[in-house]
Amino acid sequence: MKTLAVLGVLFVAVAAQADIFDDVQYWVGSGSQEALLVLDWKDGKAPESLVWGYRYDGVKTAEDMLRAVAGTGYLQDPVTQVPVENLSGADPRVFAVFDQYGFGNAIFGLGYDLDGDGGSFTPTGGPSDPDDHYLDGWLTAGYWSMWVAEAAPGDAWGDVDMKVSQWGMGDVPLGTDLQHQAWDWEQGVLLDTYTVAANVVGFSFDTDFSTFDYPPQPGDEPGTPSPATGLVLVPEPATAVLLALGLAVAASRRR
Ligand SMILES: [Ca+2]
Repeated sequence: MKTLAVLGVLFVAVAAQADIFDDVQYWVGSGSQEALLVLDWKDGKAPESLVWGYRYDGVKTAEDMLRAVAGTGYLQDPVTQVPVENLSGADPRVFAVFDQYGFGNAIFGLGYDLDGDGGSFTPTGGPSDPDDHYLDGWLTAGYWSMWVAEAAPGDAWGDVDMKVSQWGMGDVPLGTDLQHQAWDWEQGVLLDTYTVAANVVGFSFDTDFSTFDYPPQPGDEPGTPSPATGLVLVPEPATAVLLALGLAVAASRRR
């Protein structure tokens, strides 16, 4: 009987591992704690929503997680747009611009090299490659809304209840109980209060800020994400050969 009981425990443990954390292909950081980052551009370019995994120890915030992922971009002065710090996370395909405010840092723009063939991003200008994701805004023309969820072992994406966060990304410690409130700012009415130990943090682009359509409406939350891969395309073999031949010819002519 003891053997059967042990087998039962093992079976439960194995079954519980099949969840959204198993879907992740690209993990950054190291440590015994795990959290997920979801970015959803909602721009019609598939996949619109992507997920990265983040491993850490100690107390880390949603901003720490996004910084660990964003391979390029910078923190800027929101008035002058002068960069004050470069971002240097793990995924070279992710671009982020944060605005530095007295209350903390906020996302201004997020970009992603969606087809993996490169491309640059210009705040308020868009992506150089029309196949890539890029959206920005704050106060006008939309904004990056922030969402939190507490996923349990075994949860599929359909089980993850994303709630709007009233806090800034630097104020949300991962995996720690924190009370969030959803306000109708226009009416000054508190709509909902919930406590979430966020191990899933999502950012989705909401075009409604200019009309004070807040809190974000159902459907504004990040959608079921595809796993980010971090893979960067290398030039086609034929292109690489031609490039090498060209360099060889150029080198021989110099002699
Ligand atoms: Ca691209």
